[in-house]
Amino acid sequence: MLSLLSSLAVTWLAGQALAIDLTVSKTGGNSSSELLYGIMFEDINNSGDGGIHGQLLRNNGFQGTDPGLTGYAAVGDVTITQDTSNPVSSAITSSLKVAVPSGATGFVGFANEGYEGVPVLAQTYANYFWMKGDYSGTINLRLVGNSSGTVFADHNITVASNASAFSYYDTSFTSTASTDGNNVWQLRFDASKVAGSSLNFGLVQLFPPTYNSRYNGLRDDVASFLAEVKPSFLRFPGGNNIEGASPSDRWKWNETIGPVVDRPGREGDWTYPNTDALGLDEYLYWCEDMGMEPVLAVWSGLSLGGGIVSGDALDPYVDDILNELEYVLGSTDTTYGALRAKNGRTEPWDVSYIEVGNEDNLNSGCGTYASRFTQIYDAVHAAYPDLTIIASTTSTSCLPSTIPSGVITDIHHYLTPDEFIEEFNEWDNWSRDWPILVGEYASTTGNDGSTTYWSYMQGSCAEAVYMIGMERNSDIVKMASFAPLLEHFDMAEWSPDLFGLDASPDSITGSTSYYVQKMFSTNRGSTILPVNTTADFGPVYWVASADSDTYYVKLANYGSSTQNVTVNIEGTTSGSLELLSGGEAVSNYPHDVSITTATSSVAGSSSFTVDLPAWGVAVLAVS
Ligand SMILES: *[C@@H]1O[C@H](CO)[C@@H](O)[C@H](O)[C@H]1NC(C)=O
Ligand SMILES: *[C@@H]1O[C@H](CO)[C@@H](O)[C@H](O)[C@H]1NC(C)=O
Ligand SMILES: *[C@@H]1O[C@H](CO)[C@@H](O)[C@H](O)[C@H]1NC(C)=O
Ligand SMILES: *[C@@H]1O[C@H](CO)[C@@H](O)[C@H](O)[C@H]1NC(C)=O
Ligand SMILES: *[C@@H]1O[C@H](CO)[C@@H](O)[C@H](O)[C@H]1NC(C)=O
Ligand SMILES: *[C@@H]1O[C@H](CO)[C@@H](O)[C@H](O)[C@H]1NC(C)=O
Ligand SMILES: *[C@@H]1O[C@H](CO)[C@@H](O)[C@H](O)[C@H]1NC(C)=O
Ligand SMILES: *[C@@H]1O[C@H](CO)[C@@H](O)[C@H](O)[C@H]1NC(C)=O
Ligand SMILES: CC(=O)N[C@H]1CO[C@H](CO)[C@@H](O)[C@@H]1O
Repeated sequence: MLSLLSSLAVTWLAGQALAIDLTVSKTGGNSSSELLYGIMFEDINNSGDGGIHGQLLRNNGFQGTDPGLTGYAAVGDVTITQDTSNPVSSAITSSLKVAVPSGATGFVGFANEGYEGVPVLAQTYANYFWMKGDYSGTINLRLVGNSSGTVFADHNITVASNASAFSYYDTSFTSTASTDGNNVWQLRFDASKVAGSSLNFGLVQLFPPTYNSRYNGLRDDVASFLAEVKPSFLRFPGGNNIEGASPSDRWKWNETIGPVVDRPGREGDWTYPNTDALGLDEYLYWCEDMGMEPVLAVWSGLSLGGGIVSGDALDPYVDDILNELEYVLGSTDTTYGALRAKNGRTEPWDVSYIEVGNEDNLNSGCGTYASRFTQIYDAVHAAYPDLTIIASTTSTSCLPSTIPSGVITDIHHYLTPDEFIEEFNEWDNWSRDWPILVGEYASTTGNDGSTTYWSYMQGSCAEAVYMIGMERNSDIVKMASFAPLLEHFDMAEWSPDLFGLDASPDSITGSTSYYVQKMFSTNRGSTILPVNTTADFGPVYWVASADSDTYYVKLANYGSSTQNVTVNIEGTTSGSLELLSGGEAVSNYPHDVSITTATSSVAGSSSFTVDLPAWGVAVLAVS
């Protein structure tokens, strides 16, 4: 970071001959899409459970195909088992049985190690659990270092439970901070009161402070880091994760709403259980709290495992989509609108964008997508004519021969850096009547095909070049979202991701691509302005925009030498330059951030010169 600052030189150099001279026109141009930069989220790499969702304990509902005792350990001389004969609810079909031997004394119980450890900071935790069995007395809740034994939080509550039904308890406590992530949560009770018998515990939940203090909310630290990107929309809940291994395994909106104890969860498409505690309403609160436009994906009949439902067989699923939309948009006089109100949300949600499926050009979906899309489009459009409907592919061979007016189509690009440069012009000659969502994109391999573990400057610079191409065409490229968004470092199945975390303090790490997204998203004009120059694109790429009297010029140098770029904007005098740079292969890594955006002040007289380092990305904002 320090060496980066010293390599940064911005000076006003009037009259000097320079290689690249850009003159920004203050008139003309196209208006840009105010939604251009957003985010895409699905639960992958434990980005939801164990990631942005606040609940920190793992396997709390014994969900997925083979949960076993994952996450749990006995504390003291007890035997723990998964007990299906004592379900917490019809959705949470198991509880944890803790059997205590005869003659036992002292405090015993069980531990949960969370998602590869419990993050323990000096903060207040909310803790909820259910228990069943005859017990009156103290329940002791602790946060403990797993190898050190250090007790960071120690909290007693008094309970009176019985063997005929589960009782629910809700408490909170403060903790001191652990220096690492190797911590567990423990629940203990007085063994002497249970000796020779057992107690059952269910749906244990532990939350740190949540974003906007929502109940069952997002982790405040993780969501706040994301909010700094100022994303304009959220595409959710998938992604492949909406599809299901088979049609019956798809993401079902109606099983992600209401009290968490009534949500069965599912085996997600990314081969781990999803609790669905981050459900439909939680996604929509997330949008509302972060000022994002929801882009709600609905199931289109395609499952990842290859089962495709089409024709008349799709009808019940179309009805289910209409039910979902009634839940989201209907008044409280409607069946599902009333259910939404019962679940705590009286006002309809502000949803304007619906995406029909995910990547229906893949997984043998292409041949039937035109008919599946049309079936869903016709039903949704008839009921909600004001909704904008998105098709999950741009491939004309998979789409209806006539695409209804206003439909946006979604394209995904996982490319090498050079391929992104080749796609810089992708939208230049595109029909101005055909709007686009670039719903997923990332540079995922090196130019030699090697896997990219974690974004590095060349790839992030290539993404910036492609983003410049999108922004130049943001009269038709309405929305774009990097993917995947987030990973738990110890539990990821796909890299690179935009940012990541684990259980240890200060683990939240932005990739170089995170900083590119943030720079571009937080410096947006409403009009894209023409730029006069004799220079050609490559290795330097640019786009200029304006918002009232502030002008933004985004620059990317996809080349191995520094470039001098002079930017002329009549009447401007000062502002700032944000710069992200490092060597071609330089990367941030988990817990090791070597590159972040450096910001400096600039002053000039209608002209500013930027020394744009090799593989550097910059945004000049002046007025
Ligand atoms: C850009 O070039 C055009 C055509 O030469 C010219 O008319 C216009 O004045 C130029 N704009 C600026 C801001 O220099
Ligand atoms: C809008 O963008 C298109 C495509 O880049 C371009 O052809 C057209 O000239 C632009 N309109 C204006 C007014 O700049
Ligand atoms: C806690 O310690 C146990 C026993 O050493 C080990 O199996 C488990 O993986 C540890 N948990 C964490 C989160 O490190
Ligand atoms: C919790 O209760 C146990 C048993 O009464 C007691 O030994 C312990 O000190 C209490 N802990 C706290 C933090 O009050
Ligand atoms: C047992 O616990 C349940 C749940 O808290 C409660 O509704 C019920 O009244 C209790 N039964 C007795 C006999 O105390
Ligand atoms: C959710 O809806 C599906 C139909 O799409 C139905 O099969 C399922 O039983 C419903 N789940 C619940 C919990 O009502
Ligand atoms: C766009 O159209 C122009 C003019 O027909 C052509 O020169 C250019 O190669 C086209 N660009 C792309 C990317 O197709
Ligand atoms: C992250 O998720 C993807 C999709 O499941 C998987 O292929 C990849 O292996 C995960 N990453 C790790 C490190 O497990
Ligand atoms: C005028 C100006 O800024 N010139 C700079 C151009 O870039 C080289 C490095 O490539 C600098 O040494 C010059 O000072």
